[in-house]
Amino acid sequence: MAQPSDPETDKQARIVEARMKLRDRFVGRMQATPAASDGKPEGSGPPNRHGMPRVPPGQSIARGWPVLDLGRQPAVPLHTWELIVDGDVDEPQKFAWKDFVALPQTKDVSDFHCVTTWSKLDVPWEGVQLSTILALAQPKIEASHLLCHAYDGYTVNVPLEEALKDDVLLVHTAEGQPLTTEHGGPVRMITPQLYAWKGAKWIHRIEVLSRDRLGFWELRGYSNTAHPWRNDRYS
Ligand SMILES: Nc1nc2c(c(=O)[nH]1)N[C@H]1C(S)=C(S)[C@@H](COP(=O)(O)O)O[C@H]1N2
Ligand SMILES: [Mo]
Repeated sequence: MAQPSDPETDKQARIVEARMKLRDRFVGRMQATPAASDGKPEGSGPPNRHGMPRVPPGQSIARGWPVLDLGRQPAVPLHTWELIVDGDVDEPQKFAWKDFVALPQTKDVSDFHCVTTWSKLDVPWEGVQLSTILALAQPKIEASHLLCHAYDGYTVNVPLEEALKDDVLLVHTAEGQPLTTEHGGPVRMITPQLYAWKGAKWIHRIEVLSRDRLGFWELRGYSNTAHPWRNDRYS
């Protein structure tokens, strides 16, 4: 029997369908990324460790959660926070906080590898899959990269085949607590299969591009590809 259609359910179904379509365009490139395709020992694939070593080459497990940034920690109140998605998209988006928390929410546990050689394992996160946000924005057919802009002026570039992975999240909660300002709250991106600098804290704008444009650290000699299990730190 036909169910009366519920606008919330319809919206979620549309998001799921748009995500699947977008994924289809990138599935080959996603499978060819090192985290998905490398053999052991330096790239055992997501979750990137199925035994030993537990951390990528040259990394050690951190005590606590170190803070790394450019020395500015912008305080962004929830009522002024917004997330913009623009550039080479058919449907530019602007989310206020209430819109963002109304999106389908995800919980995941993943590792966090800073290029300065510390790793934090098994971090419980909550937030929105980046693929959900990109599906709503509908990247144009030629779109290939993102340049993320943060409230502290930081920028970082990520190719779409990495950005669309399931564990790439825009998180507002870590270890069961709202993300603190020092760790990038209200919302930061995480890229568990890449070094942590690829995830912008205090994320404000996601610019979709049809060519690669280097971010803050990529312009200063960090690897553009940033694969921890390949010890791929500097270019
Ligand atoms: N906006 C912004 N995001 C950023 C940075 C930054 O300086 N500004 N530093 C990056 C680096 S080098 C790392 S290792 C992680 C650190 O996150 P944490 O301070 O929560 O450990 O954030 C990344 N994202
Ligand atoms: Mo870092």
